[in-house]
Amino acid sequence: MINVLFAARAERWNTYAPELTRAFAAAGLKVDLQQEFAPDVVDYIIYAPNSDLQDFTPYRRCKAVLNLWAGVEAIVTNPTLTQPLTRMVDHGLTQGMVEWVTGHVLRYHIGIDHNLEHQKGKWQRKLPPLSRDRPVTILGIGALGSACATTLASLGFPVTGWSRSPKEINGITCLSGDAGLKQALETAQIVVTLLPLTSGTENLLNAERLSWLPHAACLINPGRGPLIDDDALLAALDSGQIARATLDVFRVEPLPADHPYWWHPRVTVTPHIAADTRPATAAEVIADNVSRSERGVPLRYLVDRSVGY
Ligand code: NDP
Ligand code: OXD
Repeated sequence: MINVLFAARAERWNTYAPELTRAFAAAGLKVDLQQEFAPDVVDYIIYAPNSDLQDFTPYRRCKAVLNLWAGVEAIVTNPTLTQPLTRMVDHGLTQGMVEWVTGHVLRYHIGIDHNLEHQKGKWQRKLPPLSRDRPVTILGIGALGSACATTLASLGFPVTGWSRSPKEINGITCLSGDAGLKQALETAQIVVTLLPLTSGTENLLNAERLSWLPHAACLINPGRGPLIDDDALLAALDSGQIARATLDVFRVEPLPADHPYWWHPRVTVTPHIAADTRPATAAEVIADNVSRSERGVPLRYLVDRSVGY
């Protein structure tokens, strides 16, 4: 019997337990899935960064910690975590992000906000360019960013993607490193940030880098709040350098009620809903990784702690 501790928040248990039970059975695994175990009998921990479990020291037998979230910044630096850590790559989560990003890109591209704001009895026609004349840049072209990039490219947008290591993706201009960032931003009428939060990405979009964008660019951030210097973004919005921003993630969540983002006329705040892990598909990913580990096959989506994601 394999003992699997469900250490995500208790309110997620009823949603996840049936899906995980089904997925473990389908993978041919004999699993005892519980919300509580004596730590020294636990083989795997299913985890979420907002879990109460913060001290991994007593879980000496645990072979892997399987994160239900894509982002691992809240666990990757935990000094008590010595077990292998995996992040979530789930096609339900990816599909949700593709839909959310595509929706907001199209909203800015076809000027929906302009129409909503100018319905004052005046017949004011403002025609958007075709997608082929609207360059979009995606910072971070991993599991989520690359899926968004290829969908946007299939709609005709010239898409540039930026990553840490060089990449090749069919139909996407792929850039990397510091020089690549400048080039990626200089052309971007719409920029989407889908980077993990690490010491290398914090405050990436500061005043200087926001100034590299063409005037009146739009920004969409479903990555993590601290990727952006908030004061620099507010200044860039006020100067018109950034025309509009949609922000899904923040340094403090929930975003405090008095934060200027809530009240800025050209900022849209969404409450960290760009994409969520979907229990049915995520359970299959978890079961597959437990099965791999039991068979001695390398885990999928292993976090590289030296780079923090
Ligand atoms: P991946 O790890 O698959 O991709 C990360 C990408 O960022 C990779 O292309 C990586 O480069 C690049 N990257 C990392 N560090 C740097 C750097 N210093 N410079 C340049 N590029 C860098 O992550 P996912 O696509 O799965 O997820 C991305 C993030 O999206 C998550 O970490 C999370 O913060 C956020 N997220 C938000 C959600 C929401 O609802 N708002 C939901 C889910 C995730 P390389 O390819 O070279 O490794
Ligand atoms: C995630 C998130 O990282 O929901 O999965 O932000």
